Amino acid sequence: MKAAALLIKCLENEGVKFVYGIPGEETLGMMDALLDSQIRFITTRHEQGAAFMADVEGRLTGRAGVCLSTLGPGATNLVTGVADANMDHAPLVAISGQAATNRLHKESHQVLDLVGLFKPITKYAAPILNPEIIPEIVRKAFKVAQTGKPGASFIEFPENLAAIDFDGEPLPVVPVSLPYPAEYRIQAVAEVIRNAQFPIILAGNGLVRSRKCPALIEFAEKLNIPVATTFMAKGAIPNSHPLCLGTVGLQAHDYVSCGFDRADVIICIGYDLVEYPPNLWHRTRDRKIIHIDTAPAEVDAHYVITDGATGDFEIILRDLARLLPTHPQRHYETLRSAILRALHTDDTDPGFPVKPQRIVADLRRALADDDIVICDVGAHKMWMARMFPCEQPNTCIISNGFASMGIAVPGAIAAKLNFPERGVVAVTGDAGFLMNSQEIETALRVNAPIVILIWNDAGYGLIEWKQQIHYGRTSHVKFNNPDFIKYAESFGAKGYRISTADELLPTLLQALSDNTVSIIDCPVDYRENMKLTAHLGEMICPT
Ligand SMILES: Cc1ncc(C[n+]2csc(CCOP(=O)(O)OP(=O)(O)O)c2C)c(N)n1
Repeated sequence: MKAAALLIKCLENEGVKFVYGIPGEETLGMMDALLDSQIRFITTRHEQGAAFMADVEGRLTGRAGVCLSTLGPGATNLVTGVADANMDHAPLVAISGQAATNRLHKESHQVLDLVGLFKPITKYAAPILNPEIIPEIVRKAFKVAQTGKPGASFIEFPENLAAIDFDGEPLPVVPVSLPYPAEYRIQAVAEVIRNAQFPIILAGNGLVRSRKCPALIEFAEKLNIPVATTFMAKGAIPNSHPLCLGTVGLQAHDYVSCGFDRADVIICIGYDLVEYPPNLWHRTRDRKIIHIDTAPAEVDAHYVITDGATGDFEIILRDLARLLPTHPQRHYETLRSAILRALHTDDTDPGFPVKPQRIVADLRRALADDDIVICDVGAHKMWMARMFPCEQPNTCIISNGFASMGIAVPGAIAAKLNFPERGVVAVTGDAGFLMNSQEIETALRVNAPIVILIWNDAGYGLIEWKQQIHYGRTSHVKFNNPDFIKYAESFGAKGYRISTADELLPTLLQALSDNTVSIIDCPVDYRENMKLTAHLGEMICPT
């Protein structure tokens, strides 16, 4: 066996189903070994697309997604997607080829210090220096990527080592368990919650990625405490649940923020600071903060915790619930009603260009609860995060740590490959779409029938919004678009243009049943952005 084949065998041993990437001269050995493996290689059109696919696969499955590139420019193209996964705590393993070890010490064609390049954007980055260590390096890369706060790992594989004959065996995959939380911490946390007048739960992505949302719901129900989720934890509690206060995460003071204003105790469960900076929901720094997570709290002046428990969510929440009585207050019902009213504002508005509120509502109407939306980054993300109701976790993927544009189209392809039976929609701005739209060809070739919904404003909408807020005028945010229908058709995909608001829902339903890649060009009325800013600026908390 070649060392390259051993590496592929080790990937199989980790349960890898897909590897996303672009072949190169320095990965010939791995590419050849893939032919004799069960793993499906998805040839992409840009390494960034491959990294975003691995990133989204990691988010949706909890197993590390894998991307593969050649050395030098192939590896640098992976960087954005790898950083995105790492910062959003999505498990990912990136592998790149490298030049032979006899030219790594000098100036040489396409040679870069890749381990040095990837170190700051991964939890673990290592070179394969000898075929013997392949089982250890692969096991460690997956273990590190998938445990603790998940993130990215990077493996560099020099081509001459990949070509060596070497027989080896993968190491067994042994599940990792979290330590049992200390009893005295549970007692202390319980005491704080017992004395709370107005407790609120802030549920974060940690709950979603550890698949522990049912434990959250049980806990909230038992204690009768309302729950707000971060963008990345949408659906951790169903939107229809009477204790759900929706999604928190705008920089502006939204209805749900009123819940945080009123709360004396904020119970953060599986919340990462990168999801929503604490200064935005805890400006006053005078509330009691409880931190329940798989890892100790990050340090932040606005996140000085009163107490906390570290370990398995299920165990902590179950033990706490056992110690605590049902909370009597029901003061959040008025707030929930106000939130629900706000979320339905303009959701049938007939205006054209289509209002963001109508796009969000029609998309929800078109999709089943378990269909998957991959959201890009821009003003559309703010509307989706604020208003798109989710009944299930991991059904609206939002990158809110690194928040890179360009994730939606490749991410949707990975979602469809992993969950072929579910409808998958990429929601994207026109700018983010064109950052990775070349992957339409990939989607068609690998038979991943996704729908791409473009919010077309011929500009960098979110930046325009921010410029208006801060300076009252805009700077260099407008551009021209290609004809998206002709563009779609040039790939062999279907293209639809929305010319009245009422066309959107039937077009979405049609596109979802097309069984090919469909692209919907939907002009959006972003005058609503500043109207929302004005509305929230004047909003008075319901009492
Ligand atoms: C790769 C990358 N470049 C730049 C940014 C900064 N940025 C955030 S949103 C945005 C505008 C996005 O425009 P578009 O995709 O058209 O979406 P819209 O805001 O119009 O809904 C920009 C430039 C980013 N987040 N990621």
